[in-house]
Amino acid sequence: MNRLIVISHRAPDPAGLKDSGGMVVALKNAMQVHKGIWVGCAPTTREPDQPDIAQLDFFHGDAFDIAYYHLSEDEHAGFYTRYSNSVIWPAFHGRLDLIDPEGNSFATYNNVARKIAQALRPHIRPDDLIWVQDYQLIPVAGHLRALGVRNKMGFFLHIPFPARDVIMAIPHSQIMLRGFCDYDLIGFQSKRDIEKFSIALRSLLDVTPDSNNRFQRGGRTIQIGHFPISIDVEEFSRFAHQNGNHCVEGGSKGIIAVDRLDYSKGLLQRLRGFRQFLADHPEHYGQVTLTQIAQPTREHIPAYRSLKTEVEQLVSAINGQYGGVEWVPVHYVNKRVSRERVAGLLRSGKGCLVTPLADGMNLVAKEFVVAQDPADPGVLILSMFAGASEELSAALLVNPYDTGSIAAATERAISMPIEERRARHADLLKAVQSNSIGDWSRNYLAALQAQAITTAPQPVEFRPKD
Ligand code: GDG
Repeated sequence: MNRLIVISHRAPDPAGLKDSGGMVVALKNAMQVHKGIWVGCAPTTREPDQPDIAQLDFFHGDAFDIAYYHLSEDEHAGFYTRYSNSVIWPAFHGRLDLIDPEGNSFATYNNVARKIAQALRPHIRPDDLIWVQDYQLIPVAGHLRALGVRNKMGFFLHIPFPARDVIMAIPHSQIMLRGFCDYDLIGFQSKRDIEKFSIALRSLLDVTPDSNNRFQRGGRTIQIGHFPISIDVEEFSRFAHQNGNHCVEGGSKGIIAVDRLDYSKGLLQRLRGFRQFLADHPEHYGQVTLTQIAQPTREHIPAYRSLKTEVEQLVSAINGQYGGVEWVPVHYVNKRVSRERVAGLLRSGKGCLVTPLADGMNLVAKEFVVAQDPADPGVLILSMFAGASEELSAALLVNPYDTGSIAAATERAISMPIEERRARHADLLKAVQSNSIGDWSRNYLAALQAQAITTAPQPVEFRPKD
């Protein structure tokens, strides 16, 4: 079996103490099977006497090694805070109004990728598979190719791919799009993302993928595929069973929502939808509560700070207008809660609002399904713009921008007859079980293995003059 080199911005904690997010859990599984090196960013920025990115810091483990790159504060600001999270993230989630293209953040973004490639180069063996993760690291393959690396290289985009005009509006987007083409396999979460990527290729690079989603560029054949990410179904189900005593507020009619406090997750629109539901259904006063877990995230970015203020004001306004001494309609928790507690809360929710405005996949939707009791399951209300909606079509699908749609689905969820709840849940559970976390990495890596080895001269187009 080929060794695997994974490169992701977030990497696991070598001591195993830190609670890992969805992507890290998903990749750990593949690393344990393939062995190799997992390259990621050190948890703290570099002090002047610490190694530059040009030198990786290795931690040798039983199954695989972890290699950290160290960013300086300036690199972290330009590469991560600015270009990754204040240009690509908002744009790829359709929020051009939030992009901050100021300064030389693209140059820093690209330089960091080049330095990672240079640091990694001596550790690559000829038959290693290289798998780069997500939007922070798109240019890495281009820089590795420039250093003569011919290995099979794959890329997986965890976030949605945007519409063509949005791509055109991003500073340096042509270069970025060419950067995708230095990989042998480009993986997306959903079929919808493949369509949007193909349109962008046709319009901006004059390349048309064939009916098998393959195209030629720089003397290589590049494959596009969709590989919906998932969760560890057995582990999450066990967690949920063991922690079912962590009930949601509101007893038998509790609605749960769990997100990072990110504008892409649609919290404001969801709260407006819930307020509409309360306005339309006074018969539920005193009974139905929405518990919203909103894990703090990227708090140093202004758009996230404004969102926090707006969410707090809206929660307060709803509770002020509809709440009373005995009942508070929105139970808002702006803290990270433990994974066990999340599992327990999802188990006891009789409805779950997962209403992102745009989302690559959305793992909470899958976690809710797995956490439920099949004999008396709750109802998943899911945004049509979450990648998860392609697999989870038995959910109540809503338009997250439409408060009326969210209000009506909430009412439908809490009054749904048990037969319909069971039937929908059975379909949803089948969909999640048929694609567990191991399937995601296995399917992806099998497709990468199947790609032909790169023998042609390397493309030279992803060489921005920085
Ligand atoms: C990206 C894409 C794609 C949330 N709050 C807490 C907490 N969580 C956990 C959830 C879930 C995970 O975090 C969030 O999952 P998402 O799928 O919403 O992920 P993003 O962070 O937006 O990540 C997304 C994903 O990558 C994987 O490819 O699905 O589309 O945007 O597992 O349960 N966990 C704990 N405390 C919290 O307060 N412990």
